[in-house]
Amino acid sequence: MKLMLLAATLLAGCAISEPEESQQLEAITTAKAAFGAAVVVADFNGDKIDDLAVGAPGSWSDFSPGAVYLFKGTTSGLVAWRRITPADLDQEIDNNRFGEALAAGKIDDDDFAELVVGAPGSNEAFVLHGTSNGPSTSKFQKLSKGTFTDPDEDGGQLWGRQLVLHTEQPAFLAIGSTGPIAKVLKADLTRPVSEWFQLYATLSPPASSSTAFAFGYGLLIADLDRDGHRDVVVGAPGLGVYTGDLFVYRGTGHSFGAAITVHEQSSLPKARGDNFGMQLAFSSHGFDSDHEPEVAVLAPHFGGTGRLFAMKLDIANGALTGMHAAQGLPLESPENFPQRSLVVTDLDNDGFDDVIVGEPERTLGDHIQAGAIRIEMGSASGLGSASTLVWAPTSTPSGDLVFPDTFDLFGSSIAIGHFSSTSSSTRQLAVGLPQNPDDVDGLYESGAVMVLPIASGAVWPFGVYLDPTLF
Ligand SMILES: [Ca+2]
Ligand SMILES: [Ca+2]
Ligand SMILES: [Ca+2]
Ligand SMILES: [Ca+2]
Repeated sequence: MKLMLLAATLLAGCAISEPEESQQLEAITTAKAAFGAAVVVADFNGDKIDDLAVGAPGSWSDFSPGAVYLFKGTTSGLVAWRRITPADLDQEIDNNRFGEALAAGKIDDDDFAELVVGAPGSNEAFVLHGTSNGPSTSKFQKLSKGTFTDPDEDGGQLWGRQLVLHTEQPAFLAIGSTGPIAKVLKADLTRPVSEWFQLYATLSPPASSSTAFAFGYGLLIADLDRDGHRDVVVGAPGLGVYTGDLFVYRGTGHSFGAAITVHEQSSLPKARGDNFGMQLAFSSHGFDSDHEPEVAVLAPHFGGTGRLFAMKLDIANGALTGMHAAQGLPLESPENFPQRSLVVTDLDNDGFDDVIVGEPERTLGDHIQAGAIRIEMGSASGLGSASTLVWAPTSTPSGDLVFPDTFDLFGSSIAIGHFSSTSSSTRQLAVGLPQNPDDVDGLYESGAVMVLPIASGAVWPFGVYLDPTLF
């Protein structure tokens, strides 16, 4: 209830502020901001309460430098904190699409998490050093495609579109693009922040593979075989007619082994246009009773509707064993729609991990692409025993929430945090709807994030509404 009262306070505070010229200007610049295209959670200021970073890369059709909006977690919930744009980092303003991808975590051993921001429009990513006031705009590393890609390599476009940070020291950062290679960088903390990440490995599919396009749209760093060395899983879904595939690179401690191709070595059903591997998520103790590590894989167009696979990737002998496919998800994806999200967590604390899938293109009633999130619960027999569709906040005590509506794309991004307490028992789910609203006071497609409480093993369908006007 406290959270709901906070929601009312936040919204009321927003509503009574006077519309001034600066706000009108802000309304223009935030139109089509795509706020909520990405979300990431970390404790950026070291007070033990999670904070939320929201990417607002802008729309594809417009000139979009992009921005990241930071919300600070407090004992009374999330409050608007800071906004960071490429200009704040002294970067040239272009179609940067700063904020299209986000990653965060503690790279060095202080209390302040670092923020990694992808700017695929300019083929860059930025690692912002954490401080007591959050991510620094003066102490950062700029990662450029040209620095990490050989001239004779096809580095692809949209470098930095996909980022994965693994913070076990030394930290690894994996970066994907539309092209046929992915880069793994390793942090060297003896260097200044501006040179922290150095090239560790270049990953590519075997020459025999027919799927190289969009290599790295799915990315995962985890120790799959528990041998103490981190392994990398790369999803290369292709787009359109491609089947897609998954490649596993076993860590050796100083490099990675040859690609293990999942489709080639498995009896998984496959067809043209599945786009298998579009999104990946890792469960260290799995979805079923043997508690083996598992990887959740989305094939968004499998069978025309999409399917979620849960896989045990036993790579000890350079091969795969023990795979199984979970029940298919009735996704609605008639179009080529790569923006989809996937999160693994134990929602009901029963020891079996659960999966939350964003279905931003889902049509609800008359509302095309309003979007929804799908929750699949783990059990002794794995995923598929229970599922729920959460499609819209209903209302709060204060009454006046915006519902996911036509083209809102609710579910484009998902993250979980403890935004109002240091206690691990009070979790919330942040869900992006980057094309909301259709047009309200000039805020055409400015975007929003719903922050929904998790309680009693379920996501409550009402919560706090965040948008760029809070800044
Ligand atoms: Ca914090
Ligand atoms: Ca730090
Ligand atoms: Ca390993
Ligand atoms: Ca569970």
